Amino acid sequence: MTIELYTWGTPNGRKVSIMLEECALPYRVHKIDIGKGDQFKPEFVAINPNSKIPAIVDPDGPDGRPLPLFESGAILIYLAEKAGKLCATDPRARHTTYQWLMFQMGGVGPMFGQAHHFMRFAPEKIPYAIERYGKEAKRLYGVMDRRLGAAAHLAGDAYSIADIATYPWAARHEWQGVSLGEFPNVKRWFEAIAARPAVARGMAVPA
Ligand SMILES: N[C@@H](CCC(=O)N[C@@H](CS)C(=O)NCC(=O)O)C(=O)O
Repeated sequence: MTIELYTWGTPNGRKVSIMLEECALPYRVHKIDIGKGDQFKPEFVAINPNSKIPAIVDPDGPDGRPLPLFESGAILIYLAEKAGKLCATDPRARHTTYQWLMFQMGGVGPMFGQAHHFMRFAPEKIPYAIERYGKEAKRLYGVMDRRLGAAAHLAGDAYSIADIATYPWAARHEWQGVSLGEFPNVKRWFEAIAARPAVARGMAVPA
């Protein structure tokens, strides 16, 4: 059955479209234009009371009833379980995957998002904020670079939901004032993921 995807052209939205493409799960895109305030419309708030994309409704939830879900990390875990793909089943490797997924959800996403805001969108350019979030973004790239120097992917050997969560944020490295040339292991990982056809298709959503 077709999964309903509520999204917009942002890194958090693209995590889910990449995952749906990687798992070859059928889905229908509903554009939620967050610039125009669609996220506050009652029909969307009924799906995500937090008024943010992405969200999904799976008409065929685990108990056979429709399941609405928001928070991109929760959606990635759900889709990995549903498809039986892109998250290890061995407990040690699975928890390591969750660890790097949460590193993205609690660190990379919020901090890179603040860097985008203060470096690119804020009407007033505040040096303190630009320095704070620019420095934190670079620190996080350093953590990723060391990890990716020791393993092919964030969670270990295998490509996983942790990489899918992180890639669309790394795709905007220029917005964070970062050159991937400074982080050679991240660059190698980034180029390998960018070359995946499902990633290219997911990054083009919404059309
Ligand atoms: N933790 C949430 C963050 C979602 C989020 O921040 N979405 C942004 C777009 S990337 C949004 O909808 N912003 C609209 C708003 O804040 O009004 C997730 O990972 O799903």
